[in-house]
Amino acid sequence: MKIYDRPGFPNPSRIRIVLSEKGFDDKVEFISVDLIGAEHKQAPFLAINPSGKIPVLELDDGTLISESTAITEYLDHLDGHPVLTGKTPREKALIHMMQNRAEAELMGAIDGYFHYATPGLGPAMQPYVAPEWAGRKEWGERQRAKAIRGMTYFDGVLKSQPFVAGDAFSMADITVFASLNFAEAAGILIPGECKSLITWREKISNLPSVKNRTGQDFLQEDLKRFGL
Ligand SMILES: N[C@@H](CCC(=O)N[C@@H](CS)C(=O)NCC(=O)O)C(=O)O
Repeated sequence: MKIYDRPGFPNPSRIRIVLSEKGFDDKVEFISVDLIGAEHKQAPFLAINPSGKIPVLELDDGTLISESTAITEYLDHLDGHPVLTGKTPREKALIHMMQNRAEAELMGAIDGYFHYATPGLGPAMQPYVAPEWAGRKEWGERQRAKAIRGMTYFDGVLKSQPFVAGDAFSMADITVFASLNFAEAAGILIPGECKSLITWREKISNLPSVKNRTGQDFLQEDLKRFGL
C-alpha cells in the first residue's frame, strides 16, 4: 500500500497514528507530496484525489481512498480486529458522531482561521482564498472563536469520560488530538481553564502509537519557511 502525505500536516498525522496503532507502519510506502510547491493542485495529483488534498491511500490493486475517516475505516478493518472505529452499533454510532463534531468544531474551524486570518502557507497552497475579500480576516477570526468554543465543548465531554467517544481510545480522539496540534501550530492555545482537555492531551501524547508516529518535525520546518 502507498500513502500520499506530508509528514506532520494535521490530516496526514491522523493516519500516521492509525498506522502505528494498528502496527502497520512497515506495510506502507510513504510518498511525500510537496504541498508548499502546490503539487497537490496539479493534474497528476488531482488524478489521484480530485479534491487536491492529502492523505490518500493507494491499495496494491490501484484503488484510491481519500478522506482520513475512510482511510481509517479501511485500515482498522484490514486485520479483522477493529479497535478505532467501534465494534457494536452503539460504539460505531458514538465514534462517528464525535468524529464529525471534532471535524466541524475543531479541525474545520482551525483550518478556517489558519487559511483566512493568517498568511497560511502562501498563495500557491491556497488559491481558493481570495486576498481581496474584505471580510476574509473577520471570518477567519470567527473560526478562531469557534475553535475555542469547540475546545470548551470537548473539555466538558472529557470531564465525565476518559476518551472523546466514551471508555476507549478511538478515531475521534485522534481527530481531536491532531486538531489541537494544528491549533498550537496556528497560534490558538487551549484556554487554561480547560483542564480536562489539557490533561487528556498529555495522556494521548504519551500513548505509544502517538509518541512513535513518524515525521512530526516536517510541519515545523514548513511553517518556518513561511515565517510562522
Ligand atoms: N477531509 C480531508 C481533509 C484533508 C486536508 O484538508 N488535508 C490538508 C493537509 S492537512 C490538505 O491537503 N490541504 C491542501 C489544500 O486544501 O489545498 C480528510 O479528512 O482527509
